[in-house]
Amino acid sequence: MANSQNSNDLENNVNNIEKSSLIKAIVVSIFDTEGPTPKYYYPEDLDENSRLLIAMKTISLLMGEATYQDGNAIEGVNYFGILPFPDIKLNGLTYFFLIYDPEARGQAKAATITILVDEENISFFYENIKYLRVIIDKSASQIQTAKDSNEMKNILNSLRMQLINFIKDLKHPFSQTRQIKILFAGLDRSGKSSFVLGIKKKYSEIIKVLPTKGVSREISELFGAQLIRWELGGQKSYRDQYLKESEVYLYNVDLLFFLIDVQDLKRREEGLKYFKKLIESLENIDDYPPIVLCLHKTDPDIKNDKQIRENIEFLIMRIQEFTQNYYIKIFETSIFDHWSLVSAFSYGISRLSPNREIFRKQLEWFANKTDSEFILLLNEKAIILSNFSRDDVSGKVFEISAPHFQTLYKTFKEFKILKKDFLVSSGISQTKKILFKKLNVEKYNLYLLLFISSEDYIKKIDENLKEFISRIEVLIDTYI
Ligand SMILES: Nc1nc2c(ncn2[C@@H]2O[C@H](COP(=O)(O)OP(=O)(O)OP(=O)(O)O)[C@@H](O)[C@H]2O)c(=O)[nH]1
Ligand SMILES: [Mg+2]
Repeated sequence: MANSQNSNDLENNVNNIEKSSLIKAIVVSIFDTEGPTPKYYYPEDLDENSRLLIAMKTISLLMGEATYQDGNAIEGVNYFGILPFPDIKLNGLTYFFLIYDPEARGQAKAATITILVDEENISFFYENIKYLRVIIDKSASQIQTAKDSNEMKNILNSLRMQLINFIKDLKHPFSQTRQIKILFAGLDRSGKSSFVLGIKKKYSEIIKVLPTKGVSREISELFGAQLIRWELGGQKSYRDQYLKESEVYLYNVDLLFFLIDVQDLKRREEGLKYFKKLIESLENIDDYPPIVLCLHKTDPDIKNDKQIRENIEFLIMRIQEFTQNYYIKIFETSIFDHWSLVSAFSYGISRLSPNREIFRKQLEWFANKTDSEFILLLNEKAIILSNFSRDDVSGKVFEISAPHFQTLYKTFKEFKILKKDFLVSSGISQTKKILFKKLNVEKYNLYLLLFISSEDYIKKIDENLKEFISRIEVLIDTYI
């Protein structure tokens, strides 16, 4: 007995030591007259090269163009990102913000706080980002008003203590691989299984699909993360079970897709009721995942029928009543419109990327360099990883059409009609062109869609592409 007690203690001790040494370094960097400078850091003997590397990379990646530095608009400028530092075998969670300074250009100085852990511990960031954000955000506000370097040092110290305490309270700080739990829910026959098969283009199976018995689980991979898809069979007895044992089924959900059949007026109250109960169960366990609501079976041929439009309007109105606490986005989807499925799905996935803001920053950087109004980045499966747009309308149009360009591109390539690795369309207007281009970024094939207005666009792209790719390269492995 005494023996096992001892070995337990030992285990706990080891565990505690591991936990407290999880944070390898913290660096506060500021863009001052000497450029990106690591101003305050822990540990004090952190070597100079590492410090500098961290300051340079975090500030330059997150800052993009210096033009938006503006002391009057400090509030809105803040981004999180998970960045790899392979040279020093560490990974960082970086928060970018501005510090008001009447002397500085634009009356503000760019700054970052970076928390570093060993490379293999990166899931710690992904799994705890919700909480880490709050802790770091608070320290950043303190830094914004700090008066002298003593105060800065205190802030840094207190940040470190808060992180250590946070880690100590965690039962399991993180798992080895990043796992993402995605739920598909909705009434029976709402089309969940068909939706999932449609994304995978398994059309021959859609026509044979049978009601799902209980939960069907499947694992796939995206940029090194495991996507675990839970399809919750929608028959009444199963639904009752999910709601009764919501801690089990809804535990740790990262993303929820809910489907409602817009053609089935008879069951819409039943569908809404189920949705509401699921939301309440999530609230009960304090879980607030992003939600993608699919108004499904909005088939292309009946999309504009009066009855369908009225039903959609009604559903949207009703849903607002009980989803205020959630980040919810609504899509009209149909298995007869493949891209409607893909855009709903990729939107959900992009919500999971802790790097979505800095991805967008890189697209904005490239857009500025190339006079583009709109840029969108796709992966091989036409999932939209990120986009940047100067106006909402064209943004929407390109989002819808991007996957079609990819099909065109691949078709031309397949028949060897395309000699270069891009497609250009003219005739949009005198000067504006649409350009679709393949990129090789690390081991991935990615695709760029640009709405570009420059005369010498080829030159502009050539001049900046290399740097753009190198910016994306460091981010892609930590996309999700
Ligand atoms: N018209 C139309 N029919 C669809 C669409 N999606 C699915 N269906 C049909 O709806 C029926 C039910 O589809 P499923 O995918 O089995 O529905 P489910 O939500 O998985 O049902 P359970 O597994 O019982 O929960 C099938 O006959 C599908 O062919 C769609 O977009 N439009
Ligand atoms: Mg099913």
